[in-house]
Amino acid sequence: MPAFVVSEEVSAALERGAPVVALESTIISHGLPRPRNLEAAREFESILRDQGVTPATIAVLDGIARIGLDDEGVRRIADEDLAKASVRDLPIIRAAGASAATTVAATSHLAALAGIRVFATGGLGGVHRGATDTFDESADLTTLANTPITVVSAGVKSVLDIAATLERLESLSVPVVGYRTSVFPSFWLRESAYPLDWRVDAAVEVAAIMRAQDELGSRQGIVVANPVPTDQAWDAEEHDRVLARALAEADAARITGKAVTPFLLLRIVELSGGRSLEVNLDLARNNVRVAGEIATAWAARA
Ligand code: PSU
Ligand code: MN
Repeated sequence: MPAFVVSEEVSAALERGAPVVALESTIISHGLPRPRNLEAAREFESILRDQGVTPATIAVLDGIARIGLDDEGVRRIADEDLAKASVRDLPIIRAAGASAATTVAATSHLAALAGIRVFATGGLGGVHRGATDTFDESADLTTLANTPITVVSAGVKSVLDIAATLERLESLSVPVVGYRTSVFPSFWLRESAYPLDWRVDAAVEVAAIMRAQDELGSRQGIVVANPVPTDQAWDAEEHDRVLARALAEADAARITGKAVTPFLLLRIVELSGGRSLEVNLDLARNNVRVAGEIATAWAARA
């Protein structure tokens, strides 16, 4: 039994140099409530297909890392209570013959293994507030330091310490570019308090940076920060109020480790009466679309 399998559709697309975009499964299993998560998983794939791009949703099913899921696989990541696997968990899940949803870190690792260069998610993991005491920093960051994949995200969730996350990305030598923005977005909101050094305005510019990285022997990923469109962003006041409450609850309930992010995301959906979920879906769709454009530009490079 191989440790990972690239689906026929994905490997055929890679072989002929056609555009492919990786999609993660933790957002489906742990980041979005049922039954919207299954609709979202299917919709993300169909957005890409409509662009002529092959989707590669990634998860571990029965001990095999699957790069490209069939309909049944997509249903399983949405309906089953799967473990949440980051890079360090992959060999353990494999050896146990178990199943798991993959985080941005684990999805990036597996996508790169298959030769996929572009990946769409909702928000990247980062440095948590209070990390000076807890050391809670997502392995998404350290994985991007040594994994050549371009990740399109709406920045990082505002539940995190955004300033510290940007500092860590700098230390880890991971390029960060704003997509049609000069300010780092904060997931449900278009902006954070943090300006960016670099901005791009078209997918071909990202493809050019990817090519330049290859030429220069860089092995890092690239963070493309793509803000949610203005008319789809969350109301800033409601956002701040709900966020403060969710953070306080996580503290009081002493949530730690990999349970922190899913707890906050799902609690914020409840506290906002579902509003944060609509914004989360809109920003993710938007990231998938931009990733499709980047993959298309990458495939068309001369
Ligand atoms: N962004 C979302 N929803 C999510 C996540 C990110 O819109 O569910 C997930 C990603 O899989 C990311 C993970 O890798 O949260 C980060 O978890 P942690 O903070 O435990 O590293
Ligand atoms: Mn963590």
